[in-house]
Amino acid sequence: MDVQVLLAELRRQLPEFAILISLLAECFETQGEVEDQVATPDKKGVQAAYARDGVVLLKNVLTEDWLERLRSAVDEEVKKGERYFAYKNMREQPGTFQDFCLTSDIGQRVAEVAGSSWTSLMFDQLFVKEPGTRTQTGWHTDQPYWPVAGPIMTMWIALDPVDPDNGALEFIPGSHAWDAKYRPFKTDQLGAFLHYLEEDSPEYSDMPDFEAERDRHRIIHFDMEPGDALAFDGMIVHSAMGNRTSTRRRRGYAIRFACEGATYQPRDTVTEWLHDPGMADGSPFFGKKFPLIYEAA
Ligand SMILES: O=C(O)CCC(=O)C(=O)O
Repeated sequence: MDVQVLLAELRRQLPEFAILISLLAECFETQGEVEDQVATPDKKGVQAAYARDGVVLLKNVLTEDWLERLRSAVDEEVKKGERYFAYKNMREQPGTFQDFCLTSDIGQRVAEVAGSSWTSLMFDQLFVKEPGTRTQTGWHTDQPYWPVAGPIMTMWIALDPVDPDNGALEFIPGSHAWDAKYRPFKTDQLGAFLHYLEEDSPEYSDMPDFEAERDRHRIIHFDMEPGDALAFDGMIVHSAMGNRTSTRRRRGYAIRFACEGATYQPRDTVTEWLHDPGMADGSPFFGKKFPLIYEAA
């Protein structure tokens, strides 16, 4: 087994030894910087970086044709006049988003990065931060909002150049393997905190104020070119900066996938639109509503 995959597994299984495991990781020089991930050309290296950090940058996942088609589809969609969080599940309607999810190689890419024998499609979502959208998207984890347990991956595809000026995403690498489940919360249309959900559930703890304690964490962001994608784990702590430019849009297309080992876990508090009464509690996370889009031969 690759040493980095092994270390990630140790972190997951033995959270009480996190500091010791980090020291061990340093011995193996696994605390590579972002550039290491980008430069890592082989599939095993990408898989190991993803297992270790919970996020990895993939260069050029889109062909020019898909890039142009997705940009046009996004521009049509945003004509509806909603902003930011409101655009989701476009893949349910015939058209470019559906074609991309079902016929491109994106599902196979997910399987390769996760080391999974199958991937199913949970939903897709647009995150368009227009110039002047100053609101930062607060620190959060995604998975507590969704009726699923186990490995979940988002592919966040940049349709414009992305950097800290126009809304780069930020991550705390390794946080996907912390032994913590952070309480989901409601936000306004721009992603700013309003109030907690599941307030009485002992399963969750409140989200620490990561913004206030930035100097206590290793926080990374990725500059992206159009057509690059970030693959990130459903449990990683992340946020997104505001767009403080006056001219540069930041269009991101995020697709959420379930991987081998993911199971359906409905809860009535959040995202009821992702519930499927036809699926049994605890069953593998694929079915009519969540189609398998890749299966290893
Ligand atoms: O793109 C953004 O602004 C936020 C994306 C995000 O938080 C997510 O995809 O979970």
